[in-house]
Amino acid sequence: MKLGLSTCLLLAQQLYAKIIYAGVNESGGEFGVFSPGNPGTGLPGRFGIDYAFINKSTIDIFVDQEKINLFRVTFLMERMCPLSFGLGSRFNETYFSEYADAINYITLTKGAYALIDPHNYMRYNDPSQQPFSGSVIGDTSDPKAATTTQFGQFWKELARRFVNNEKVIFGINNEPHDMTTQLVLANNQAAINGIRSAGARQLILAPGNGFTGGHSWTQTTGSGDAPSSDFMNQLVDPLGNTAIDVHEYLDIDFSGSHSECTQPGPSNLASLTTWLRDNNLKAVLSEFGGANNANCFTFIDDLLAYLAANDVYIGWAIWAAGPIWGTASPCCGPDTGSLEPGQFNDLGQPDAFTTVWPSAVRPNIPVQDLKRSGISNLG
Ligand SMILES: *[C@@H]1O[C@H](CO)[C@@H](O)[C@H](O)[C@H]1NC(C)=O
Ligand SMILES: *[C@@H]1O[C@H](CO)[C@@H](O)[C@H](O)[C@H]1NC(C)=O
Ligand SMILES: CC(=O)N[C@H]1CO[C@H](CO)[C@@H](O)[C@@H]1O
Repeated sequence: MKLGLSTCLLLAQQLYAKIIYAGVNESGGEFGVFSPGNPGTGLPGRFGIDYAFINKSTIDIFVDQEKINLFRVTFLMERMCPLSFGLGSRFNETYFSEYADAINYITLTKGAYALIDPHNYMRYNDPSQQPFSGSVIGDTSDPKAATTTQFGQFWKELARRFVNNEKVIFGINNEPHDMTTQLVLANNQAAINGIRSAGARQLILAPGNGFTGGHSWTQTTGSGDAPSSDFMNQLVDPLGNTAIDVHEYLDIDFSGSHSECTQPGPSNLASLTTWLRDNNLKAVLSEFGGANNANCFTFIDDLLAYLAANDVYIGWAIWAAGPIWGTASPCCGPDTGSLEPGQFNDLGQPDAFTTVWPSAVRPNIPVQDLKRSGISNLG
């Protein structure tokens, strides 16, 4: 069979990995507020003490030495939009400038891509018991809830501020859950409309319901909320530059809180993969993780190999690095430690950057394929 050049290129693309973003979560901007029964604790918080975004020296290590090109940087909406302002276009300029400094360092100084992550579970006004506290955005039965319109205004303003930075990616929200899936769709659409009305053309990542779990994408979640797959193919982006944002942990209940990996990524993601393909959509796995043990190394390796082998996936970011994890384990179980270079676990041993990263992550970084320039897009 004789193939035209374009067919050959198409085949070549399909043969090779399509992962163009690979990296790590930078968690810490949302810290310092968890205080059951005490709403308001840690707000606004003290920069560098209660919350912090990145350590520039460890960003250097990840970019220069590990050659990754994606950082997902968390922040808290109650800090960006203080409760006295309400959710919308009025920001705390101090918090914004601290956040923008981190984003600009990653993108403008280091040339990597930054995924902007309002770490709010599609809730606003009480982060004291995340992920469950706070009013669901757009819940018209809750008089304290911010509206879907306000959420759109918030995103329009945030996108406006980064409109000329082609290396940002807009993550609409972290892990919506226990709300109607119709409302997840409506809030996602309001965010997309806000971002595009600001003139921003960068890649947008839209989450689903059920903590945006990949394994449950086609299933009912929460208390009978419709599957994300019933609705998220209805999103409209006039620029066609929106992908699906999924999370997938490998422990028994997909929470990332156990040190045993027992949930295989490939089979658990199979129905999502089919749905993405059927709907001509792409996805980024913006959170996953595993503990410091050989079994988890195998599970992580299998997961990342699966993403590379299925061209509906364009990127991944493991949970988590960040300057103020200290000896705590962001994933999975107590003794693993964070992925922040130079830190230790609770036993005083080197953290996951010295164990999990070289064993299961580094071998899966497609250094040559990663996108290094141009506006964030689907590849
Ligand atoms: C804005 O953020 C800064 C830094 O966290 C804080 O000191 C200040 O009180 C905040 N302002 C409001 C209105 O929350
Ligand atoms: C930042 O990271 C560097 C390199 O690991 C480390 O030496 C330094 O102590 C860190 N700074 C902070 C404030 O954590
Ligand atoms: C393992 C881990 O820490 N997972 C967390 C990842 O972040 C989300 C959002 O903060 C949490 O819900 C998970 O528990």
